[in-house]
Amino acid sequence: MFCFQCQEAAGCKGCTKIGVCGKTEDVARAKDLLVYVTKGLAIVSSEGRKVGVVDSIVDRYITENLFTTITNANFDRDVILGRVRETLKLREELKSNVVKAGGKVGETRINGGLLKRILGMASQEVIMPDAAEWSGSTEVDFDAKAERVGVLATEDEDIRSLRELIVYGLKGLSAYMKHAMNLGYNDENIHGFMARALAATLDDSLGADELVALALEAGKYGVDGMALLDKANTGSYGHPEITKVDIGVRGNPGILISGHDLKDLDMLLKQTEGTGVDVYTHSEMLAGQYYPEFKKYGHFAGNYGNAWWKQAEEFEKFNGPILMTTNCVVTPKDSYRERLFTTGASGVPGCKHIEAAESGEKDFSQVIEMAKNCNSPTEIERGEIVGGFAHNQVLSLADKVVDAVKAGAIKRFFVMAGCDGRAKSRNYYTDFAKAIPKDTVILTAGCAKYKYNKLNLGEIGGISRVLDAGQCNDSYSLVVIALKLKEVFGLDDVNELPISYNIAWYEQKAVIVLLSLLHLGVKNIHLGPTLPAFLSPNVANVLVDSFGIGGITNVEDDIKMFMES
Ligand code: SF4
Ligand code: SF3
Repeated sequence: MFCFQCQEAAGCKGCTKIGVCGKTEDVARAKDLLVYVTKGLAIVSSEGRKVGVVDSIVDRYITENLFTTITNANFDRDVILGRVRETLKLREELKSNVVKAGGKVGETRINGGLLKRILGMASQEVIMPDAAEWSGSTEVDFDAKAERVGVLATEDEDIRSLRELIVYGLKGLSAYMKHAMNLGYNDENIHGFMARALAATLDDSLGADELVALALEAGKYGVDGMALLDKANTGSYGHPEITKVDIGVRGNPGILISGHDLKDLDMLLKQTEGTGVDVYTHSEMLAGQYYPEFKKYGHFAGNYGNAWWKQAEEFEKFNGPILMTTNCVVTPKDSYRERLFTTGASGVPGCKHIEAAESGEKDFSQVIEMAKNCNSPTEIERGEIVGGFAHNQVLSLADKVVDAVKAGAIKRFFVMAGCDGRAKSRNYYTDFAKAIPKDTVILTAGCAKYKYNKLNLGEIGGISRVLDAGQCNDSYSLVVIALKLKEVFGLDDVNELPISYNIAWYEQKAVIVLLSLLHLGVKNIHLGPTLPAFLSPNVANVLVDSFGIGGITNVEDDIKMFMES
């Protein structure tokens, strides 16, 4: 195996024996193959669009396949290989529809010598890239093929780096699209781009310049995808509002819901109403607490625990069932394996998976029944945290914020969005949050916030010093806020604002957030705790030269550097 898609890539180079995340070699092979055949399906889908064939089932499948391969989402080889089989089937069905519509599904090569051509005996053969042609049916076929089509199949390290940058951005985008689609929101242009970009990662005629341009174009669609999800979430559940969230426990049995899918939270809250079972949020689901539509439920308890990487210890203490709606899942301990349920793109072998019905509805009754027979959660913390500072809420405070900036009470904003993780080096972010001047404000989104959201960093003139917009996709809110401030201050360039970007990344959703920021022209973003292993030295140089991307050093020097910029 070779995988370097996340920040934990072994030795900052790549995992080769087993993933630091727990991904085993056979799961890695299955995922490599799934990405490959998904590219094949994308090639056919892209060709189909040229002759007006758009298949929403194919689009959904491409989206779900990519989501399934994101870090810490799915560890179930059988499920992944099942998706490989279904993808091959869908590809062949789509091909025949494309041919019927007059599409060529690839290049045409005229076979036969001159004489045969003159005699009209030449035959036409449609040549497709291997990913759109290859097929197999047994696990032996699948494993043998997987060995040859992984990341290292691209020999040139710069082309490999750019292709993977694009694929990881698309994986992040696929997650956001899936959540929006679950709420009935969709955008055909985004699917069209995803198919085209995926196909391009197997096109040997594309050089580095074209791939850089494509990565930035992915950023454009990243903004569109996050905007769509924002519309889906706020259109369905209202605009997030300032909310105090209890981090303690109640006396009833509870269900802990984690991950990013708000539709799952919605269904779970409805189905648990009146059952005597409380619902707690975990990690990225904390953002659910900020939506008016969910706040109305009396049995919606607080947030339990911290970011994803502490789950083994905290799930053990929760005592009741846990529902993982997306990443990040950690290989469960035996002590709570029975209580761990997955749904959507997430999966763990041996844990129950709740499938959606054709209508999208899910039946959580077995989770609820289990909860009724469990003890209430063990208290691990007490107190409350404050969040809900998405764009609508912050813009309603815009006058206050602008006045504070004009009066010099707020000197600078630090965007500290992104991910948390288990590396000790990430304590940098806690130390950074503690050490920045008291007249600065942190804008955050994603699970990165758990490094500093319980520090009680205080307020400036009634404005909290940590403004949590919500999940990683709510980084979109931070962009809306920045663009509004630019307008209010009459600036031409968003980089003239007193905003610094010190982003912690871990998995591929952070990659699409980064590409989106680059597309919007944001410069001088600092990424940590380490730069992505998938950036080759040359590609990293392009990002440094064109966008001022940098890493982190130490808290003191970095604060000095940011405050002087
Ligand atoms: Fe390693 Fe990250 Fe890939 Fe897991 S997802 S195998 S930790 S690089
Ligand atoms: Fe966290 Fe996985 Fe990235 Fe959505 S839950 S931010 S790491």
